[in-house]
Amino acid sequence: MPMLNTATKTEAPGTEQELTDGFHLVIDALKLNGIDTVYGVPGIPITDLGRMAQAAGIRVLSFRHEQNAGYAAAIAGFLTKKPGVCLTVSAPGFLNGLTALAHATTNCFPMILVSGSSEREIVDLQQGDYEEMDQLAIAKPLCKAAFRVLHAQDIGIGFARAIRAAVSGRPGGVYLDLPAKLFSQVMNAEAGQRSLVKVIDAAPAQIPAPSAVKRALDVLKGAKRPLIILGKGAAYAQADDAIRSFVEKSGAPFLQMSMAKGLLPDTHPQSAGAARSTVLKDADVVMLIGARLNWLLSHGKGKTWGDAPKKFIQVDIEPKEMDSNVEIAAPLVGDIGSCVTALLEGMGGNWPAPPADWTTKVNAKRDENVAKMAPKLMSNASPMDYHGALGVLRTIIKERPDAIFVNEGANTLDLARGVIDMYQPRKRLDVGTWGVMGIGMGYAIAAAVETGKPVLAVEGDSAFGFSGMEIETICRYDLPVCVVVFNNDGIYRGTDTNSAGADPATTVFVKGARYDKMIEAFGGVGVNATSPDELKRAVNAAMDSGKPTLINAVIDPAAGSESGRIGNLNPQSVLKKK
Ligand code: OXT
Ligand code: ADP
Ligand code: MG
Repeated sequence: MPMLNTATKTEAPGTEQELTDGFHLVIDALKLNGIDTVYGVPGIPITDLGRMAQAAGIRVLSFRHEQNAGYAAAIAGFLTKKPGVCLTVSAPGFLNGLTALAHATTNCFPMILVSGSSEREIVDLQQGDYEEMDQLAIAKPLCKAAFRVLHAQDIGIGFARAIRAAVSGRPGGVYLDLPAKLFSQVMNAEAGQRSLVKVIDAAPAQIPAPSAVKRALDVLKGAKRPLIILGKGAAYAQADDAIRSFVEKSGAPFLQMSMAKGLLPDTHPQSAGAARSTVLKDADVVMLIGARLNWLLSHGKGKTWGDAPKKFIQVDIEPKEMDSNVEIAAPLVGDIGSCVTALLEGMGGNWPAPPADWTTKVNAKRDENVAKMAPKLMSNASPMDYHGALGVLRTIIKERPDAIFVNEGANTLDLARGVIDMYQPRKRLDVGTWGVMGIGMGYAIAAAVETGKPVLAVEGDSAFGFSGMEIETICRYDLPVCVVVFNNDGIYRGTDTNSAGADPATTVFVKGARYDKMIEAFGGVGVNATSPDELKRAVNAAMDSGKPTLINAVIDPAAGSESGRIGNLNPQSVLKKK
């Protein structure tokens, strides 16, 4: 048991006893469970909690907006398999953090949003307390579990429940409500220490049934055109070696979903990343490992998947995921590490390679697409087009494969996903299941803090705007983050005009804006890059120095397309414009 963080208080003469309080118990509960980093924004009633946590050796990262602190906590959970903790004040701070909590839940990242709240007695009678809000009720539908602690002696249990709920089974977001009064409640220190809970085996292995393993292997063995799809659940599982061995032993082409890229190098001979349409359409057996058949996979049906009948094998920890969109012929429920290990064992020493006509066809399509893209990446145009700018960043990531690549935007996201090969697991962090803008700076900060690795964040100019103020946070903590803003003067493009008046069109920003100037205000390095050569030099300098840097990469305002690669989801009016 670690040394407790107690406060001594003298009572009546002769009855002196060691006391603790809610503040200390919260800090002790976090430390006892190995949570050594907290992301948040201070204020009533948690200002002292932040100070005291910092004094007690917890790293407390103070942000400029709770949403960004929340995204940082969410991605910290993804990177570490421990719940990322975000600490906010009541009502408005809580609400600012809530988007990130919902995002963590949607993306299956373990996170705990801890918010101070107002007095229950006043909130429940709606008597207008300071920042009054029934936070627990509001959080409930947006997270995996929500708890409130009213008594200091329950803080240990409250945190234990929150930690276990966040990481066990399908990971997700948990809300923990701590009313202001709780923090100053006092209790005997020894009793307080006894009330704390160290969570044992927070995410127990979930071993798949042998019959389900056999069924999955039987279906895979019967495939003439197998495909393995790895999703971010597979990256989260940290079963990297087993996954790689399994994929290699199967000999099947594989596709990696965006945040799974790098689980196996994108340059791996079995990679079908550059033959996506072909493999989805033509495969006869598709094995999903930690990936859902949601919109990102066109729900497993329709044009993308072609007419050929398919059988699906799905490996997932969440039984309810099975048959969510199409029939799953071989559901394999369990944690990915255990499932893939069992599959490997079941395959034995002699697993047949998939038919050569299939792998040859996939490889030919892949090589054709790669060759088609190659000349575009050499473009030296100024202002830059996306491919010219991404071409140099692709080389930089190849040379620095352990750097973390954060990415958001529309064209900036979709083109970077295709162009920039990843070589190691959990190095590509992006908008995830919701395609949400605003994750950029929170993710970059947490990635640097949690891994100690350099971070390259490539951001559309719109995307960057959602969390841009956190460049002050990056400078304040002197983090090795290089932000590249792909500045095309707007959302998708900078060329729209408003035919009806003097206001600018809804999708455009100030023309020729200089985002690099923003970071200079906080002592960071700002660079304006107008050509791929300038961009390359500036990014390499930033990655070498580790100094907070923001590069304004000037992109041709006409180069992007509406909604990037998902324009098909954008409804269009059938009525003629007046
Ligand atoms: O096989 P085919 O022939 O099909 O080819 C595929 C691959 O095989 C091939 N490929 C390759 N070829 C050669 N070499 C290599 N290495 C290679 N790799 C692949 O390339 C093609 C394409 O491959 P891909 O990408 O794998 O396949 P595809 O078909 O695109 O995959 C489908 C999807 C759905 C899986 C994929 O497209 C995907 O993951 N998409 C995610 C899209 C997404 O999430 N977008 C973000 C949301 S867009 C919109 O909502 C925006 N908003 C609104 C908004 C949001 N989002 N959030 C909030 C809080 N508020 C508002 C806003 C405001 S975007 C946005 C800002 C945009 O402006 P910015 O300034 O930020 O950005 P710019 O656009 O740059 O201006
Ligand atoms: P992607 O967007 O990359 O396709 P999704 O977020 O849709 O990935 O899917 C991730 C899936 O991984 C979820 O269904 C989740 O239940 C599952 N998952 C997460 N962690 C594990 C794990 N450790 N073991 C098994 N499945 C997991
Ligand atoms: Mg843009």
